[in-house]
Amino acid sequence: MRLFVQAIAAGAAGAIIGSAAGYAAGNLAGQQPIEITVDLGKPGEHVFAPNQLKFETGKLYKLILRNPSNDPHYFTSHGFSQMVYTRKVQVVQTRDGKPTTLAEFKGAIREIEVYPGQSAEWWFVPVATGRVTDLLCSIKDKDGKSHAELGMVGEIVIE
Ligand SMILES: [Cu+2]
Repeated sequence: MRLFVQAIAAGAAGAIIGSAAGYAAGNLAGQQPIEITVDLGKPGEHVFAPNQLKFETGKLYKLILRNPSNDPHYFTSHGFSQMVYTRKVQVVQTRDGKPTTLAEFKGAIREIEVYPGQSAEWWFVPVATGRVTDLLCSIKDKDGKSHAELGMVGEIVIE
């Protein structure tokens, strides 16, 4: 009887270990990334395009922040930065027709500034769900108004 109980206990423990391994998704930051591009500004217009972004927890994203305008712009969202695990931010430049990585930044990222004609890639995995409306660019225009006041704001949803 005693041996029988031990066998069941061992079997149950084995089943728990087995199912835990079945649920572990492994290194989430090592997946193939889902690419999403956001334009920071358009020539003569201070906007995010698109200005509504949607992500899912557990997936790796490569968010390409591209600035096709003539002004520098920020991608700032404190709320968003609290809901993601950043794998890296990298700066890539095309040299002799080939994309060349100039720099990689690791660790928590709060905001990114992209200069006219340049781009940056934010690689992250969302780890919490929520909706934030604090995406903005705080750079001030010549008239003293911030780009956010001129409409450079946006919304981010993580499901
Ligand atoms: Cu701006």
